[in-house]
Amino acid sequence: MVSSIQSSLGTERKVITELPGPKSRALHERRKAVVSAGLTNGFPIYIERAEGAILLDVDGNQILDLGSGIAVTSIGHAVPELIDAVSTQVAAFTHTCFMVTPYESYVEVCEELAALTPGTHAKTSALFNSGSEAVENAVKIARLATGRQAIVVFEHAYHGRTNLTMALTAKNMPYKDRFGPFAPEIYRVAMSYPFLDGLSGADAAARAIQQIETQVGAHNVAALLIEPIQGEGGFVVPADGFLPALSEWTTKNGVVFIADEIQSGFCRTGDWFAVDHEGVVPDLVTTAKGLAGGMPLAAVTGRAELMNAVHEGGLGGTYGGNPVAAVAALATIKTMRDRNLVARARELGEVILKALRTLQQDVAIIGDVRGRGAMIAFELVQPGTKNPNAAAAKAIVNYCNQQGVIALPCGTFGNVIRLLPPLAITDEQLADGLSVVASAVRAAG
Ligand code: PLZ
Repeated sequence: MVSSIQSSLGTERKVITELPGPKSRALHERRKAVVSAGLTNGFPIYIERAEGAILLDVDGNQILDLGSGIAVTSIGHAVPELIDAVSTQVAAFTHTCFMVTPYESYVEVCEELAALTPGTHAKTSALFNSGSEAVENAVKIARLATGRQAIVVFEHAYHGRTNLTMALTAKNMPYKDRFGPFAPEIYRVAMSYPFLDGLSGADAAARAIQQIETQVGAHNVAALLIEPIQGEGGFVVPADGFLPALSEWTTKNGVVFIADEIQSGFCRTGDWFAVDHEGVVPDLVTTAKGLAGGMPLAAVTGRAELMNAVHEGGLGGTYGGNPVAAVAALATIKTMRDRNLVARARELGEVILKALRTLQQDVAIIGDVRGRGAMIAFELVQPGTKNPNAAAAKAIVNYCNQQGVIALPCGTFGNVIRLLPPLAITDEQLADGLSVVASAVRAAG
């Protein structure tokens, strides 16, 4: 198998050229001629191979990955179980279209999703290719099942880039600007953002519920869609009690509670799902990213009576639940269980929070440190205020990149740095990465 014929990269970060190196720079010139300029250009080092938490670029640099390709490669790169499952499946068959002739792995993924998502009620799933597609389908299902149209979303939310999910997403630049017109019947209410609003979960929920009831009317609302910990919007962790209060309100009002766990799900926060932390049981859950270790797969999972309200043929797509992606998900879930990555995410969270909180005491530009498990961020402010400091965030990301560490920015104001290491990262690699982050923050402060 591929995993055994290549020599191991080892676990060390190693920068041997300037970054990006000459071969990456040459590739980047080629890219400019043929790849749309509309794609985000993060850190243009071109990757040749990866293992664990290390990316090997075309110039021979070994980069420490604290981003996991935006929370995707949670089990780490080049996990032998995943390589074997995918290779075997590619040789067996790569596609039939589940809607034409089905196969077992699709059913097995849905069995796993029914078992892992919160709640013991009967659940069914439908599989898709991307997170955006899963969110769109969750909205379709909720509208059909309730016969209502309004969808409630939150400030700072991110749900995707397709037409409907752009409308669900809060931030204009770069996601929505001049891409309208947007889908109708989307209503945005206030999020619980403890660092900025200082409200308890109960008070923040009361504020949001009042907005819904006065501006939309509960009986018009098909679904309330929320990221239990916001991702792109800045790793906003709502105050305790916010999610349970909203969940209770949806149940009382016949509104479908959709948890978008695309970024926060699958072990990332030290539970299988971020809602597990407060025992919230959503009606529908969207998953993607960490679910399949890098193969494109997404899902909507939820109450059988909602999911099965849809007429035959109402859900689908050519590639959704592709067999290669499906076996990748099964290998990913097995790896998460075998290696107890839920517990590992908690451990990583403790180490990261401690390091960042210590650093926060020394510098004036870290306003807040927050997150759960291996989904931790710090918010950069102008010293002595809560005003965003996007320039510092940019400088920190650049500094980390120059040292061969990937750290990703986020936040409505571009002033949050998020750490999303593969859960396979070693203690030594994490310590190394955190020391680079600390130097970057000190240099920026
Ligand atoms: N819902 C909560 O985090 C994807 C987007 C990166 P897709 N987040 C990364 C970018 O700039 O495009 C995301 C998410 C949440 C939905 C999505 C959408 O998932 O697989 O990117 O479509």
